[in-house]
Amino acid sequence: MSDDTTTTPKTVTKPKLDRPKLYKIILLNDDYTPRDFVIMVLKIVFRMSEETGYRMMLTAHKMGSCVLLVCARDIAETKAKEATDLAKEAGFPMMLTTEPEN
Ligand code: TYC
Repeated sequence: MSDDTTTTPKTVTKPKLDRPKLYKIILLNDDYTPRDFVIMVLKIVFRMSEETGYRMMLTAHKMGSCVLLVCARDIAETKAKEATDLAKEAGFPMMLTTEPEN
């Protein structure tokens, strides 16, 4: 028996693949925090090598800010706070902020 009818689904459900929003961790320059301290914090909190830490520090120093990492919101906020707290404890004004990536 042949049947030439085709069936089309009445509804097409799109799979919901909402990826969590990503956040940038931004290092801000200031005039007081020693360069070596900035690099040390980047090594400890972000597990950066000396070379990468130096490059990020210098970018912030020259440009005013530097994006260190793009990641999930909770990680971004935790790491930014960890680094800012280390600076505060040492008496330096070094600041890191987070903002959503477009
Ligand atoms: N500008 C600082 C100095 O000249 C060094 C510095 C770099 C501080 C980057 C903060 O995010 C920073 N000592």
